[in-house]
Amino acid sequence: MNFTLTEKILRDHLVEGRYEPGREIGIRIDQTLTQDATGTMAYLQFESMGLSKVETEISASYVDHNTIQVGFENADDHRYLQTIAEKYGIHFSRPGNGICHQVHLERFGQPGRTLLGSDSHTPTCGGLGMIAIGAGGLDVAVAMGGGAYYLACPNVIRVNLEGELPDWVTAKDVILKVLGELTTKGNVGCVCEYAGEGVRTLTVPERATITNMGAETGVTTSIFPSDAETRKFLTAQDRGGQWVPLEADAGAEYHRELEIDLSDLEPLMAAPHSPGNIVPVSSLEGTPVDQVMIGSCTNSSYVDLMTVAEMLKGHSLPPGISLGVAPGSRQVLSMISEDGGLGDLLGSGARILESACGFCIGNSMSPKTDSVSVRTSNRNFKGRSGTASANVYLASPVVAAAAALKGEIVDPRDLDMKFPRVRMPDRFKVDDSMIIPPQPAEDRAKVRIFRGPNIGAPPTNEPMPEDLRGRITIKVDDYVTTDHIMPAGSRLKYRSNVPKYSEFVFEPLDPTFSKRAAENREGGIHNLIAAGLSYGQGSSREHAALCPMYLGVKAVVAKSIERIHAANLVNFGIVPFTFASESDYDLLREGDGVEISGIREAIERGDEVIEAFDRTAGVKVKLKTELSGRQREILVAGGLLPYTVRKNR
Ligand code: MIC
Ligand code: SF4
Repeated sequence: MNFTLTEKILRDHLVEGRYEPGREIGIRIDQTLTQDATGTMAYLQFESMGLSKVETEISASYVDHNTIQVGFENADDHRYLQTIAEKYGIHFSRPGNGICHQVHLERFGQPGRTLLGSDSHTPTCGGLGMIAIGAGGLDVAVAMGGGAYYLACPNVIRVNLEGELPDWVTAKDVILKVLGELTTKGNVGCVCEYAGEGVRTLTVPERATITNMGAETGVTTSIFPSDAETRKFLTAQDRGGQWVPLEADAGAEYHRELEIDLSDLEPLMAAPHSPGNIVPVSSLEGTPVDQVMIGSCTNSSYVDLMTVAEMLKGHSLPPGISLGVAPGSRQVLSMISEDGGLGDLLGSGARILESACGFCIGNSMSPKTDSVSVRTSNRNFKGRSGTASANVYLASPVVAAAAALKGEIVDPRDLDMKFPRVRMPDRFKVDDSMIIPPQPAEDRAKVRIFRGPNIGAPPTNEPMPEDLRGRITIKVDDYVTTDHIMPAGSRLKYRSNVPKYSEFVFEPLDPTFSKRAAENREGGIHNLIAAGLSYGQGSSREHAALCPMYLGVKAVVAKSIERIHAANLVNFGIVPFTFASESDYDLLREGDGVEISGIREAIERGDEVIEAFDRTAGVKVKLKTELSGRQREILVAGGLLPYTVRKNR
């Protein structure tokens, strides 16, 4: 048999099911990662499983999202996470050490292994030849306990790279090109596997930029082969011994193939307000820019920042420009500092920010009203920057630096400047002193978990009701993201306090939702959400399912639902339905009373089509479910936590 690289690694880790695209399979997870915004809930759930330690090869807990610490909440969460790591045998990356994906790539990722992370950009480590998947925190908690991770056996898309990138065109432009081709929808259940001669010309951090932002296409993950470049990177990180060569077999068959000649690419941008809105930079030349933000897990490597520093060296920023730079990790920050890049950035007037998510998640550096902000991050959903009226453009570090220099969008090829070719170092500065390794087993028993007032127990759910009798509490349009459902930014600090955080469900779309839903719940009326296409795209945040569950939401009825979000809904006992006929979306109105008689039995039986009755409109609507047997059991139990606890008994 000729296997794709994806198939090789997945088959190696298969613990349940048959390898057949589309079918549910269970795989063994070698490594897990969590970050603080999803981590507290994941570990609270892990704790409630009653296990004494993690069962993975490596589990790492990062603090990178909530590092602003306005009020006690974030610091409480950090200490909780640190004591949990000490107790259960987890690596703890302290605040300031860097963004989870960047640090995991540097210090832990290994070719051929599986990684499950409670963050949608976990595929970053696919740049090292891993199968690295983003999931909800509860799935990660189960994997930490040694449980399998279940996913749809993927269809593999081969992205064939030929040629070599021209000056001023970078890895970011490759993934923006891929996004232009694949768009942000319709790729659920696929994996992008990179191959071809062009792969050799890309370093691991460049590959990681590509696999990172692959998340925006909606694929399960993206992966590069493990080759001489991979070995070079691991050796430079003092981990050469972890290298293994890996690639697809010649003649392996793919679901779909995409050809990209790197030599033909040009600088690209994602225009507001979607990462799939791809246009050539040249078409936007002259657009005045107010803010430039360089960093995030997509583009904050040593080479990214040294290149920007070279471009800015000796220049001063125009008065209307605010430039922020957030190095991806402490390793990057200390190396650009030793190699002079930091001084060049400071000299130009750049504001140096902590090695953390910061601006990317909108918890700082929000731009001014009606502004244009050029950012090297991966998402530009409306309002994500913290300023509802801002227009955010996503671009490579060199395009961002060019905008900072000129005060307007400019194709960097039009600058009167030689392309600064910065090479990846042969040796990175390895200093793991901000990563606390797992404690010896005998010390763990003594650890007392810190729980400040911001840490609340995760709410539980009752088993699925026999009949659903409820109301369409909100009806939303196409492409509602998890940022709409569960805003982050200034609300992020309530992640560990579900009753409080639940007050903000759908806040950007309808600030009355939470109150109305809670009233229904109190009155014994089930809440339903009606939605259009690609409902729940964006992040892995399970709070977008957990908080609606807390408010008494029992079902989502949508034209389509994104992969991680659909899985999170099931994990929290909310049925993800799609319309059998998309046009039925128009029949349902907000406020309508809806019944699904015998819903529990229908789910138990495995009915693929279930009928709902809209009492108010007097119409019947056929709804589809695509659920595995395991998912049906989870739904009936009221969610993955009650299901797992029951199974472990
Ligand atoms: C994001 O980029 O939206 C986040 C914040 O990293 C999320 C995780 C979260 O909401 O905590 C993600 O991408 O999964
Ligand atoms: Fe952090 Fe932004 Fe990356 Fe999410 S996308 S992990 S917020 S840097």
